[in-house]
Amino acid sequence: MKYSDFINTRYKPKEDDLICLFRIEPAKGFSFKEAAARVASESSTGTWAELNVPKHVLRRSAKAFHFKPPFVKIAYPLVLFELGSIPQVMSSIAGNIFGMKAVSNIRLEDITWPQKMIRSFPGPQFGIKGIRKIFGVKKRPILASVPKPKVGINTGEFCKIAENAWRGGCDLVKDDENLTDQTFNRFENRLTRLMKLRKKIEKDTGEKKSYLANITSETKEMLRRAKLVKKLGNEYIMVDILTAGWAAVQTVRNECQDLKLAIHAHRAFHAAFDRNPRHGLSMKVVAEISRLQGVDQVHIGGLGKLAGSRQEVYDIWDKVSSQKIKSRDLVLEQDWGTMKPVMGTSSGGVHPGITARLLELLSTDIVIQAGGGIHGHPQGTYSGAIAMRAALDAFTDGISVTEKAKSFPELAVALKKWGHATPS
Ligand code: CAP
Ligand code: MG
Repeated sequence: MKYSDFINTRYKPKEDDLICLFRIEPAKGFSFKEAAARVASESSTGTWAELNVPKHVLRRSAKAFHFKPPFVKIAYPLVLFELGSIPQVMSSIAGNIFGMKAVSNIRLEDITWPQKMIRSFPGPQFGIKGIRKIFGVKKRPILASVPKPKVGINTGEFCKIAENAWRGGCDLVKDDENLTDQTFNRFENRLTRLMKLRKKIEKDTGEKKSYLANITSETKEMLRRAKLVKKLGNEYIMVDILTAGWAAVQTVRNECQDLKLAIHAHRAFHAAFDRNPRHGLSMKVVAEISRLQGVDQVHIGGLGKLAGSRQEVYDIWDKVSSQKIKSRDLVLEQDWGTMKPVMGTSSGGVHPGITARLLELLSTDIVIQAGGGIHGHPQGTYSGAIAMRAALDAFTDGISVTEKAKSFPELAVALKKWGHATPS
């Protein structure tokens, strides 16, 4: 078996093939095709040396079949993969290849997942409809807020901020990605106090409230925390899916099926490998994996303080929330079959002045999550939440935030402080 066995421009992918779109920059001394052949080899059956192999190994090998430099499509026979295991799939198609000397840069841009593989994963338990049912909210976006400062405040201080966010109109209060179980804010203490608090606030406001409890930790501890979340009556858990790891997320998802808990997926760490357009793994692929594994909400970018273009945020949102996606630019086609959609969560520098731009681009079927955009309001968290909720209501009412601000002074103050971008 030699590298040329991994190239076949006449190959027509089978229905069950997994297809990858790679962006490849060949290293000096390699042609594009030579580099692509090495990628197809190393990510399926081959290695650097020529080997004598039985015929069925060649049949089971990947084929680079569509060349449009710097992009190449590689088809992988389904038999190469352990169904139901993200770690094994990623060790194959997103493993050694990133370090190959035959490429100076390589990025896995997108994947078409075959139906048989999709069916080997649970997918979201609740999905967008189920999330909306938790809150009884039919149209408007779900509004979440993460108390700030991120960490460092005591449990009592955290709960006070959470109370003001809930009372001001947030549906969800969220632990920050680095808030789990620290000495100054213990997980169990925070959960217990928030559960008592929200009962009172639900009665006072007449609105359903819930809490994204960050259980991120060693896997067995995550399962223990998930059970506690259920026992104390909450509807969600939150996991930092990338720092926890894909295998751990699969274990937590199985537990959440029994516990009937919704999963909020934070993506901290993604920019370590998805920010460079020439090298790494796209957030589209991470988002697709999170849908397969079965989270109900996943961060998709917010056009605010963190990197992520409009096109990228749209493509990620499309991949997690549509059932059928046609191929375009850097997006491969996908039919998700009956797998439920995930509610995209937009956050990162989000404030009332930019919500319309986000909702225009995506839809109201998203979670808008704000920390500084609520707690940084000149009149404090309660007014900040009122301002954010009014901005979302403005969109569903079909009026501008400036118009809405005439009847919501808190919104006027936020717009004065942070300005606003009309949908471009
Ligand atoms: C937002 C946030 C989120 C990031 C995640 C933060 O706070 O809580 O973790 O938005 O980024 O820690 O920065 P602010 P993404 O609202 O104060 O910016 O949603 O892009 O994954
Ligand atoms: Mg955060």
